[in-house]
Amino acid sequence: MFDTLSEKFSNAFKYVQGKSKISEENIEETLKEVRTALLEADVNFKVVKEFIAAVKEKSIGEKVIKGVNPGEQFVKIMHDELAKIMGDANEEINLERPGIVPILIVGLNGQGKTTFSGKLALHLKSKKKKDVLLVPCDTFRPAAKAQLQTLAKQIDVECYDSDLSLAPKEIVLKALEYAQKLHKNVVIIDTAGRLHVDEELMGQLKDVKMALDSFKPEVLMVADAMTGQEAVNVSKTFHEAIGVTGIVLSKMDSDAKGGAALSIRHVTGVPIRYVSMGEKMKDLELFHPDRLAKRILDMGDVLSLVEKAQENINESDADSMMKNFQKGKFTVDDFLKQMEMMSSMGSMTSILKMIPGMGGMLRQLGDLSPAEAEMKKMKVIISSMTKAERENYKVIKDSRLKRIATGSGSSIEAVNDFLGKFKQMEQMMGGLSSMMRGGGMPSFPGMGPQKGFRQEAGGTMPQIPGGKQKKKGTKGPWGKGYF
Ligand SMILES: Nc1nc2c(ncn2[C@@H]2O[C@H](COP(=O)(O)OP(=O)(O)OP(=O)(O)O)[C@@H](O)[C@H]2O)c(=O)[nH]1
Ligand SMILES: [Mg+2]
Repeated sequence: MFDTLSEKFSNAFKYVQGKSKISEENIEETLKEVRTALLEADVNFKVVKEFIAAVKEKSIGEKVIKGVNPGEQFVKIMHDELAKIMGDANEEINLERPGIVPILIVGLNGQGKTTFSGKLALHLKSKKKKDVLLVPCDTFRPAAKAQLQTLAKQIDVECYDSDLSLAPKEIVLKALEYAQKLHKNVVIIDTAGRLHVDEELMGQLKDVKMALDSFKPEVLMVADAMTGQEAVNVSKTFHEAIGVTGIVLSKMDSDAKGGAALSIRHVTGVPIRYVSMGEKMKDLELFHPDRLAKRILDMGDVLSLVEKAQENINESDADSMMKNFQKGKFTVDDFLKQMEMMSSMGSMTSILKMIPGMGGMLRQLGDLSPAEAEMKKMKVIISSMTKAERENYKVIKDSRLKRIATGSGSSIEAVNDFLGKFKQMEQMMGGLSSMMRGGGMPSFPGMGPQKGFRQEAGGTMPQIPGGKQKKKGTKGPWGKGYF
């Protein structure tokens, strides 16, 4: 997310790093580069202007705090201002009021309205314990009803059987009546999109909103983050025409540049409430401006990482792994579980980026997909091993080797290669475990004397072998192919 912007910011900060104090002269170059980076990321020019002025004012007036270098201080100012233009704290819609809350989902064609309707229903059902009714109200593209019904089935939420021959405002009134009878808490209404803002669509949406007026509907507008300033302009038009209570940025998993996220709140005054991050129903996050600012500035996002881990990690698996670890034991099954936990949390890059300081490191490492492909291969090999073999890989010799190779469609060398790497991991985990029990520093296989590394971009990086190296570097300490 916003990789180019992060990289340019990190380059811009080099002018203030190592200075004894922030002055007008030494931030001039930095601010120039920050401005260019923001404009290139398609951030609204007025927002850029105000942002730069605010950062400049805060930086120059800033006293150097003892123990904090001006570079760090500058990044902190950038963080606070970035968070501020995006809205500071997360504001989720208020569902704790009495009666049914209708949520109208609006936006242009193909922005992700129907997908988001399903995601929101799942979120409100599982996290907020609400009884939700999904209502298809797209009379423009009738296939949209079937699309919503399919999603509803997937997440086990009721979908209203709308009569699409009626006008949208009549559909919603009937649906609300039905929902009241069943004592539903929330009604999510998926509306039709259009290629461009047009009068007919706006008229229809106004009618629907008016019909729902006594229920005080929430109106969430879905905007594709990839479309940058276009998303900002369309949101403004929708807001002026029908009154929007929240914005949802969709497709944030794609290589959106950041323009929409950084400008919409400031330009429209409407808060961004959710970000849609993929095609799966659980790919929805609350929009936290402060956390996003941290991610953009490579400060990591430990809170989101912990939440992700809590959502995805199976406690009993984690428990049994910990028990083994405390005993200094590490089995192939433990390794498999670790890999599965990691992939259930997202791509390797997306997880590592949430760790403070990793952003710069990842830029040096480049593409991690070879390491992910390697992980997939390992999983296939492990799936061809018996339970006894996973408990104790040392029994794997001749005929077992052949069987695993055939079963996994790989060569005997590939299986041997995996076992060799696993042996190294086992030693390393054993070392870590004894260190945790007070046994001193572990000796990592093949690692040689320990070297420190600086966390910021440009420091000496620990290698993640298997990842394609962008810059010339030494081979990783853990041998080729080890992730
Ligand atoms: N990568 C990614 N794809 C998404 C996301 N949200 C939606 N999509 C995809 O975008 C396409 C359009 O999504 P829909 O939910 O049908 O969009 P819509 O706004 O309802 O479209 P109309 O009903 O035709 O106006 C589908 O292929 C979705 O799978 C997202 O957050 N990330
Ligand atoms: Mg749709």
